[in-house]
Amino acid sequence: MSIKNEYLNGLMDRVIARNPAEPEFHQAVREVLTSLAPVVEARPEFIREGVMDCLVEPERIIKFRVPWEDEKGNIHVNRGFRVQFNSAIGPYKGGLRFHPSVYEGIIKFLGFEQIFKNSLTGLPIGGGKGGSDFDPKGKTDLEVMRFCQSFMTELFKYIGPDTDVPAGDIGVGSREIGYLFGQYKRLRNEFTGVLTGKGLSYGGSLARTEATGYGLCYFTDCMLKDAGKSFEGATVVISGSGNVALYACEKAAQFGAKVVAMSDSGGYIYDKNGIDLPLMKRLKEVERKRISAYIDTHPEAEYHTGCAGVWQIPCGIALPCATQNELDLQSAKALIANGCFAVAEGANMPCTPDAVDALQAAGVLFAPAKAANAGGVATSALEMSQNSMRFYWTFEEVDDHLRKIMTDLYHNASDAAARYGTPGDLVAGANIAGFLKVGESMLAYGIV
Ligand code: NDP
Ligand code: 2IT
Repeated sequence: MSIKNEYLNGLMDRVIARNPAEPEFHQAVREVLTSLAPVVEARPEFIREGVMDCLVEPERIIKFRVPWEDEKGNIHVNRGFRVQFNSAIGPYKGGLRFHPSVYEGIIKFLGFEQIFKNSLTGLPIGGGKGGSDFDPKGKTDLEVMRFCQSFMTELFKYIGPDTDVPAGDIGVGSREIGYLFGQYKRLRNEFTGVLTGKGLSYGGSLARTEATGYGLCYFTDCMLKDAGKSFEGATVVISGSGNVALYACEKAAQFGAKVVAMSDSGGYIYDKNGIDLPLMKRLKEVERKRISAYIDTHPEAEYHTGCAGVWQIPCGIALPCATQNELDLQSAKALIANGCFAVAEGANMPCTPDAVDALQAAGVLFAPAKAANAGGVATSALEMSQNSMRFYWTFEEVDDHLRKIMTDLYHNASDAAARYGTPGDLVAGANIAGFLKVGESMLAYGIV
């Protein structure tokens, strides 16, 4: 589909030519440029002053070797990445992903999305992302520690509390952040808020663990209320069973919904009585088990292999919280046919473009990732504030900030959509509102 602006269309072609074989990056850029067509029509200076060309080119990409030794004495060499995409409105900020599927194109797509997401939070954070093709699954704690130490031994040269502040993402949770922070502290001999998602005993923020999932539900709650609907009494299907999924499940249940399904990369659980969250947390956060183990305790629940089948389960609200492009057109059609009225993205870019089009065309309320999952990074920014102040807020204080940030974010995206001629289209609204603050700042700086 062509972008409704000749210059942006050409720019998209150049992005594809200059970044070959990076389909996820192309997908993320195409969506944003499509939304920005009416903005550059109204404000041609964004093209004239080079803002659009700079926007799609990372300020810096760091790519490095990560050698480490496993417990049997074998040497492994992984690849590490940090894409410092845009620092117009603050230090680079964004997670680290450890997953075998990681390559430069995945980190570029995530870093690009992060620019607009971080801007939408209203807080002063730029966009970045990093990671490695290392797979923490099946590794011992010692092996994960060795990998993290090797990774940070290179990365520490490029980050800092006012330069670039990484955090977690897929495969990077509190264990990994602990090892990474410990190594940074040792190498630099300084104790600063250089990472977020830290443990509570060494500078972490209360409510950061919960923030992405809770924020997703706060955002969805605003979207539902605006349409005269609510979580109360709704059936919810969630994909994934990691950090985002678990706390989305918790908050959705607190809002009166019944979550009947969750998944991992092996398959999904359908529990018509409602997911037993304490059990799911224990299996995933403590024991690091496969989701199939759920039926050992709940034999009345069903386990099915393969993850796409989760979208065949009838539900009112679907929350994809696992990974990119996990919900395709066929899944979207199944959701629509089963009466789903809202889809909110907890993962980054979990719905394929044709799935998004189908959902919106069918009148399903749709909350795009860069708006709906911004609560995690927003709370990371609150962790940075607390670290700078050398002070702590209570859980309630952080959660109150989070709720207000997500409410403001919803209204911002919704207002921008209406202002630029696409009322109700939160994809366009989020892209436009996220861009404007970054774009204005880039204009102010001149050609840099
Ligand atoms: P976790 O590593 O905690 O959990 C990831 C979950 O998704 C696991 O259940 C995992 O299953 C599943 N999953 C991962 N990759 C795949 C795949 N290729 N196919 C099927 N299932 C998969 O990560 P998070 O919960 O932190 O992240 C989930 C999503 O949310 C990601 O898209 C991330 O970028 C996004 N996000 C995370 C934020 C955060 O604060 N953590 C903030 C904003 C967005 P398995 O264990 O079997 O691999
Ligand atoms: O995708 C994301 O926003 C994250 N993984 C969280 C980033 C962060 O810096 O907290």
